[in-house]
Amino acid sequence: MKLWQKGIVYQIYPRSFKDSNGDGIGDLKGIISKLEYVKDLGVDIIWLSPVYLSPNNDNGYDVADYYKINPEFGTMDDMDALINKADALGLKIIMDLVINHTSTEHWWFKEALKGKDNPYRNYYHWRSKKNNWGGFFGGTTWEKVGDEYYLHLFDKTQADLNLSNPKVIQEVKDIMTFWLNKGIYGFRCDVINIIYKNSLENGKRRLVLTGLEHYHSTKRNHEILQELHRDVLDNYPETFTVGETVLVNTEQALDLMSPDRDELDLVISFEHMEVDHINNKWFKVKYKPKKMMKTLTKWQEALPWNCLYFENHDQPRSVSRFGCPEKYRLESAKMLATILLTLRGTPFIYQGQEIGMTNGDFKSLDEFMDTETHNIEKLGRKLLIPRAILRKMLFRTSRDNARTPMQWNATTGFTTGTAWLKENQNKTTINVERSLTDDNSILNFYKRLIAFRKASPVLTKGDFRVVNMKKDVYIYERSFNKKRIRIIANMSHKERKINITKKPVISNYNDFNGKVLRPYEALIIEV
Ligand code: TEU
Ligand code: CA
Repeated sequence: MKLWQKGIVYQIYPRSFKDSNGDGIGDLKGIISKLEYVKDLGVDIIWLSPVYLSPNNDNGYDVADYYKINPEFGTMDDMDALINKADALGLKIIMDLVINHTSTEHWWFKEALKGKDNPYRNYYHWRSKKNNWGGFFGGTTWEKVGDEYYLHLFDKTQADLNLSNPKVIQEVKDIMTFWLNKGIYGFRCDVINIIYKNSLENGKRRLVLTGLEHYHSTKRNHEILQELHRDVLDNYPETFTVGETVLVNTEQALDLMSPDRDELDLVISFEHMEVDHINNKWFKVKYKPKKMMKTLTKWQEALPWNCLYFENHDQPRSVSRFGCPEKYRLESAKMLATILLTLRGTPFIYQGQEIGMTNGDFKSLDEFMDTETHNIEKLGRKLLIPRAILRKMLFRTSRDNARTPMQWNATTGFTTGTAWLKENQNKTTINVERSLTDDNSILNFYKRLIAFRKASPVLTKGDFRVVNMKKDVYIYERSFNKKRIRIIANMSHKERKINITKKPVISNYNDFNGKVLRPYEALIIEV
């Protein structure tokens, strides 16, 4: 087994993790000061969201220089110190590799603006007319400068790179080499299955993302990944690449991670994050655990190895989404943790998830900082969606729900100044300091689960088999060398009858009741 298969990944969103100098923005020194905490969780790999120079229109996913550190976060010396300390603690770091686009503040783009003959012009996609493509953040994908438009699948300050230009590929190789030589373990590759555009022709009209067929999972996209592997990654004894692959289905995922193709080690799929998406009833969304179970099972059965996650910096908090933060926060967060850490694959934990952080308590749309949220707001107004409905939808879905500062203690744990994004008021009760001393906390439950998983060949290596998915109760088994572990998770607040005689090795209730599964009860049983 590879390290990235045995290990647990912890995602740090630097802006919101820990501020060391009181300016309200998380930074590298802050991360360094909390590395022992991360290590103590039982984590092996840290995924660091972008720390590169950036104007922060998309919090670092708009890179202005791949070789420089965002001064708000610190210096290259701080970055070296972080890598060294992580290494000393036995933690690996993977960095975000954002190569679909750069910030329009990147000097390549500034050069490109100088004229059509400039050698950097062809680093981006230019056209004299717009096409009909729709962007990931809503609206058009073309912005005019002079008499030409450039392509941007995301915000207009994120210009898409032209990966049919071999010079751009060479730049990517140089960037990867630079960071691997600094001692990082690999990359989380941003939107990596849409980087190559076959053509810039009009697309078939779709509700969202018109044009997708021209750039999603193109053949050349696969070849580029193989080339990066052959020319860069293969020069290092052990690396780990996990691709964020939007709108990926199981066949495409299998292609991307097939060992004989050497493209990516692991893919981040989205289907289970869409189970509570908008359906035919306008903005009325009901989460149905059944859909979640079915989707998780489908991916468990289809892929040899999954990227297991319920949260990241783009998704609202899982306990608010799939649990019950008001009445059963502890139980439901622990139930989700149980599933996360017992399925087959590599578990990814997003900062704050381990203490059961909830969605932000935003009161007004002005409190949002996220560019996607604001773009959707504008679009919603254009479509004349009633304001109350739009507000409700954005409060529930905004990416800022996951980006509120990490709740280290009841007061100034994240910053001594004013945080860049509104801190959640429930930090007075939901915080690391309190969780550490409370044996019954979500945090201590995560630690127990992680330790248990790591010591268990059945959970790390074993096969997956679904047993039952009736009435919001997910029952599955993992097995290895004739040993079996059964997981029983009640994914709803309703009590369910059951008949179990064997006591669980881990459970989220302190007493054992073999007759009823209580709200969100989860059991791990060695059978
Ligand atoms: O996300 C890509 C992506 O698919 C998101 O736009 C997603 O659709 C949306 O956030 C769901 O609400 C990656 C990064 O994770 C994200 O933070 C960046 O904004 C985006 O790429 C552009 O780099
Ligand atoms: Ca700071």
